[in-house]
Amino acid sequence: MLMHQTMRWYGPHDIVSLQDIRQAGCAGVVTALHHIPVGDIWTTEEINRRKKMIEDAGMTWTVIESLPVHEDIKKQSGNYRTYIENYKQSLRNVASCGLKVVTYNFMPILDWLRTDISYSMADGSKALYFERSAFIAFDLYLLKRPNAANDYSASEIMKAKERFDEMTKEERDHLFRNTMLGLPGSDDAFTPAQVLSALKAYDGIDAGKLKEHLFYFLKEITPVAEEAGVKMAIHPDDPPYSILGLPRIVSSEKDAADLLEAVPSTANGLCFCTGSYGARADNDLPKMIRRFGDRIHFLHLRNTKRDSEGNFYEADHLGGDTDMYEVVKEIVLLMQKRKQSIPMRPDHGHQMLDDLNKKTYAGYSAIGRLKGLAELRGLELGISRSL
Ligand code: CS2
Ligand code: MN
Repeated sequence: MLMHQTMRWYGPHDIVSLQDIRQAGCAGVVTALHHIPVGDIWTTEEINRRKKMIEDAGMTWTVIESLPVHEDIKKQSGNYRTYIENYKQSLRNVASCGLKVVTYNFMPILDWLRTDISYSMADGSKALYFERSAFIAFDLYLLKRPNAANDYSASEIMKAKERFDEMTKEERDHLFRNTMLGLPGSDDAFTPAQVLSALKAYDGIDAGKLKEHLFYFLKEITPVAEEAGVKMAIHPDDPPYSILGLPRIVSSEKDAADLLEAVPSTANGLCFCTGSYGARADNDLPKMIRRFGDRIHFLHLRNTKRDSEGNFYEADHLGGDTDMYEVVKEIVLLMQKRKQSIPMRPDHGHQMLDDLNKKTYAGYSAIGRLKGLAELRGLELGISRSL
């Protein structure tokens, strides 16, 4: 039994086509209705329209990524009760259209964040990069977040200042644009004013409080997911720690254990993203797969290379600090135990070859993901045949 191989598709506007995804060897597609505003109900018409496009291309719509959670739910402010009811209705609707796994995250305001989305690798391909000093420089000198200096040590600030002083105007613009990228699948960047006012709305919400809000949300939606036969898969924070003074609560093994225990139903599960969890040295990924196995409903396979300063770049799928052999071996054993194939996708890939001249969603060019997927597929086949 092998993993169910998929790729993310951003929808009809994605320059990576369904045919490209099929030729990469995928049986499934992961997508979302990005045009529906966050918080609105996904109607069965809209879901079925997208589903048909994918089926007409010879694949299935396997997993939703993401059904986004409205900011009011994370803050328990404004119309959060209505948004939770809407979320439940969307879950019923996706289930009635035959979809089975729903990915989401609970990161305040931002999704993943990098300081450079075109970081040059030695071979000329481009990767996503998080550079801590550049990020601190962004926070202090470009975003100018009030009291940001309190979050960093004196030596970190000195380093960030030096880093910033030596940047050209162009490099500063590049850092600014890359860090302010909007949410995955969106073409709009954030503005500093938007980010600062959104940050202000999180005053008084610390990690403990945000966890309470997540658990409340889970208690509300899990019975609906259970009844509809949908598995929820929460995506971890990326990077997996607090940034811009915001709490981040899905970063570590303990965080995952807490949220799974808060609502002990298999419908309440994880999207196991090895790229996000793996950016932290204290997350032991094979161990986490053994521990949370029954609750893992979706896999993002990706690798990062960290250094002692807190910088990391997205490495080749089989390179980097995560031992992908050990990870895939645990997954193969898990699927054998569960007698069930688990959907996976190569999460991000390097921009390379012909794609260097194309404008794709950051991390989601076709060829780099195809390379990652092909390597992972071979690794898995080798492991499963030899076990
Ligand atoms: C994705 C996440 O591009 C990515 O790194 O893994 O953005 C993911 O789609 C969301 O966090 C899930 O809600
Ligand atoms: Mn991921």
